[in-house]
Amino acid sequence: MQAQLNRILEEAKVQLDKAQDHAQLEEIRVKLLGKKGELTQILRGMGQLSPEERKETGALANKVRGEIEQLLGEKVEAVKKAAKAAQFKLEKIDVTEPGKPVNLGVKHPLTITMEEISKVFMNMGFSIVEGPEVETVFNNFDALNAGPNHPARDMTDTFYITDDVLLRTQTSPVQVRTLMKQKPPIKVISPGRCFRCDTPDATHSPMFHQIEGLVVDEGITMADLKGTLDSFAKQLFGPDTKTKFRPHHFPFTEPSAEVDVSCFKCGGKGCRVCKGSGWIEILGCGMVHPNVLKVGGLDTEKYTGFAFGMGVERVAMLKYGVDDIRLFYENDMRFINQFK
Ligand code: 2NM
Repeated sequence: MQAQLNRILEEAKVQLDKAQDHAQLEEIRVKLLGKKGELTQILRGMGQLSPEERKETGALANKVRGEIEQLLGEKVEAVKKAAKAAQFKLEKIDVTEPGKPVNLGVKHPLTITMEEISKVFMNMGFSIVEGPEVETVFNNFDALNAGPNHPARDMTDTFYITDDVLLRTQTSPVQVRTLMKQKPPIKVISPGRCFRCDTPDATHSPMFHQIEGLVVDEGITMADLKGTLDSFAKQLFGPDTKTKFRPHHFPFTEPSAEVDVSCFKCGGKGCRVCKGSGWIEILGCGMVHPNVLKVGGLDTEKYTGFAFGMGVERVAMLKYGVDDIRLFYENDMRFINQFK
């Protein structure tokens, strides 16, 4: 029996030495030390031995069991360590490897243009105001001195939602809101989306962007209007830019004018961009009509103001040489990515 025990120990050593993983080790453990294991079988058979032999064999059996348990434990640790090392090798990270480039988005050319225009006015002390794109007919037309039969009110030009509610056709209703809640001095610009029932073509879109401005205080004159807009043109198109104010008509301003800037491409000699004239129309403006100031409850003997408006798409098309307004809304990345 003792020889059998020694043989079990020797065999255990050989088997443990060969074992490669947890499954094999567990198999060995069950076979040797388990309830039906070889060692257990031997211990069960000890009842037939004499007390003397039993003592000796028992001691040996315990020694063998202890030794196998110890060897098994060591081997389990070794297998664990080897598995961990293999995993580390697999997960090794080369920290010196250069990073993958991240594709950053770009600003839309209209956003770039809108921010550039806004920045020029902010540097001249203007604040930015915003308002809803869904407006009242009052704020969009009545308050802006557009008579009840003004052509701009036409169903075919304006997206009406109800008889009294529409999609704003310009951002001036934002200036109206400002006049109604803010006392002069007022010095604001309102960038934003506008909507008109236009069939899309190279220069028209039913949705477009405007930036309008409003300045109201005591003693504001046409000289302030001209000085401000001339300075704006020089900052946006370059210091050599000249401006020309041509008489025009708007319901909300009197007098009104359209402003041309000398062509930034040819300097005024005449080219494709300015269609040979040397001048490019860039915005509309005028002295705020007293009827509009009255909407804000202002004393029109004391307060005067000027206002202006321009199309962001038009400025962006001129600046970047874009010949079709629809390119701004298609979001073809080959177009958008050119404005980084
Ligand atoms: C333009 C041209 C001229 C304008 C007028 C106003 C308001 F609300 F103060 F009356 N806001 N914007 C204005 C004046 C807009 O766009 C071509």
